Parts: sequence; C-alpha cells; structure tokens
Amino acid sequence: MSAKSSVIVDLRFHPEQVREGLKNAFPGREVINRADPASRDKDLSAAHYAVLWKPLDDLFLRATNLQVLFSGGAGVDHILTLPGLPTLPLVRFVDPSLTTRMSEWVVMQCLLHLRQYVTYERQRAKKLWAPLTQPEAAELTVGIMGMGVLGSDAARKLKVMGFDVIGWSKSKKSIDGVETFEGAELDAFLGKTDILVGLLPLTDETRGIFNYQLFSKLRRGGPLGAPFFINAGRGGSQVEADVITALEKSVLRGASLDVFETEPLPSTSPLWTMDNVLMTPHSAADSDVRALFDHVERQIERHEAGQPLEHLVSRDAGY
Ligand code: NDP
Ligand code: OXD
Repeated sequence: MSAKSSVIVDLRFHPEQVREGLKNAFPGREVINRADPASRDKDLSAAHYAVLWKPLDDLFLRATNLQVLFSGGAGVDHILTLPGLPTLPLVRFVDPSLTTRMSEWVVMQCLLHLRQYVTYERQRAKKLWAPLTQPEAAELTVGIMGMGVLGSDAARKLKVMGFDVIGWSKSKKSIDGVETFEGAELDAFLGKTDILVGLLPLTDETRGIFNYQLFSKLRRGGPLGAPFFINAGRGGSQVEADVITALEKSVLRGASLDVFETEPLPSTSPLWTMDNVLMTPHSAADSDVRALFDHVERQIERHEAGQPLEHLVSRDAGY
C-alpha cells in the first residue's frame, strides 16, 4: 500500500494551540507544521494537502503537488487574494462549535442594545440612578445581511430570544418564522430593520456595502429610536468613516464591531473611544484547531475515497 500523502499546516494561529491540536491529528500522515522553525526547510513537494491561514510567502512556490487547499477559517477572502494561488479546490471551515459561538456573540450584542447597556454604562460613570424604558425583543426587528451557515443559525437563536428576525442574502431563503429578502430587495429589508447584523463574506460585491447611504435607509422611530449596526463578517464590508459619521449624527444609535478595515484596529481610530460602540478584537468565533483538523481529516478521507468535497468555495462568487 502506498504511504498516505503528507499535510502542510501553515497557520498563523497561536503556535502552542496548533502544536497541541496536532497531537494525534492526521494519523499515518507526515504533518509539516510551518509554525515550527525545524520544519521551515522541509521538502514540501510531495504534500497533497495544505491547511492555511495567512501562510508563509513561499508556500505555493515550494508545495508544487498540492491537490486540495483548506482554509483555517470560515472566510476565504484572504486566501483568494494570495499571490500565486493555484487553481485547486478550496474547502472552507464549517464547524458547529464556531457557528454556535458566533450566534452567542450576535445574540449577546442584540440583547446588550435592546437592554440599553451602553446608556446604563454612561449613567453608571455619572453615578446616575435612572431606569430606562424596557421594550421586549419582539418589538424590534433584527435584519441579518448574509443568511448562510452563520446568519441562519443566528436568526433561529434570535427568534428563540423573541426578536422579530428578517434576513437578506443573494438567493432567497426559507426559514420558519423569518421573512427573507433576496439581492434586489435590499431597500425593503433595510426599511424594516432596527438592528442590522452583518454576517457577509468579503467579496467584490460586498466591499464597502455598510456605508452611510445604507445606514440612512434603516428603520427609524422604533422603540429605541435610531437603529444599531452589528458586524462580525469582515471589516472590508464596512466604510469605517461612514460608521463613525453615522454614529456621530445619530443616524446610528450604537454599534458592535468585531471586524475592522485594518486589523489590529489602529490606535488613532476614533472607534476606540466612542461611548456608543462595543468592540471585540476579531474574536466573535475563533476556529478551534482540533475541530479544524478533524474537519480536514474528514474531507481528505472523502477526497481519497472519490467522494465530493464538502464546503467548497466558489472562485466566481468569492465565498
Ligand atoms: P456562508 O458562505 O455560509 O454565507 C454567506 C452568506 O452571504 C450567504 O447567505 C450568501 O448568500 C450571502 N451573500 C454573499 N454575497 C452576497 C451578496 N453580494 N449579496 C447578498 N448576499 C450575499 O458564510 P458563513 O455564514 O459561514 O460566514 C460568513 C462570513 O462570516 C465569513 O465569510 C467570514 O468572513 C465571517 N466570519 C467571521 C468570524 C469572526 O470571528 N468574526 C468567524 C467566522 C466567519 P447566498 O446564501 O445566496 O449564497
Ligand atoms: C473566520 C474568521 O473566517 O475567524 O473563520 O474570521
């Protein structure tokens, strides 16, 4: 029997977590972990598989016999723009734990805005005891842009919390109790939305989609007044200067941002100190490395058994 092909792991994740996650991973295969300095000069030419997230520059020059590429994350924008990217199948990471943690983050942000957390924090700083109005979740409509794996799960969980939920995506979706809109119906969708949630991939079509003009089309006059913007998709989808202007002019009442045009967010960004902004450092839903390697193993088994790969990225669509 011929030896199983080796796997290149080229992940700019926490090195210790990768090393830990690789224990007992890919049984019977050589694993070349490029975060390990001892592996840097290894011959990569026999490997058929590469798991990547911000790989080293020479990967495609040296790994000349790859058959399948695996993204270390759910998003692939940074892979599709890599110089020298070979025309090979690209599989993205889809994982129940990642999906669950993203929904936790989205539900948490929606609840924080519903319960006017930011205003209470401001009042606390002034030692001001002043209860605010308390609308129920059902009185607000959360509009999710991007109704894929993550958006659909968040929609279901927001429903459980009682929110009215609507969704917008390229193609029409059918989800129990969720009104859905497709591409050309964007304005109708925005006009009903009090809390806008971005869970879109970054593509040529979605770059800069969250701009001042779009924020101006959101519903105003809901129980909490001006609308809120929450984004955990990609920072390139938001025009940050417009987010700031919209917040300053009360076109938006508040925002929750996990992703930014430039990451890490530069210290000069006004977002750091705006008191109507909640922020996390691109950590809404990290990839769990052990789950990532299990998923890659499953896909390699499928590939070697002649079965179709799952979660394949469309080069044309860009996600
Ligand atoms: P999916 O591919 O499953 O879903 C993408 C959704 O976006 C689909 O509903 C798709 O529509 C829609 N979409 C794409 N382009 C357009 C467009 N031009 N107009 C309208 N709708 C569009 O991706 P996931 O749900 O798994 O992930 C979404 C993104 O979340 C990732 O690409 C990544 O950038 C980000 N992410 C962020 C993380 C974080 O920690 N902040 C963690 C993980 C992911 P259709 O269904 O019709 O194809
Ligand atoms: C991802 C991410 O795409 O963590 O998985 O951003």
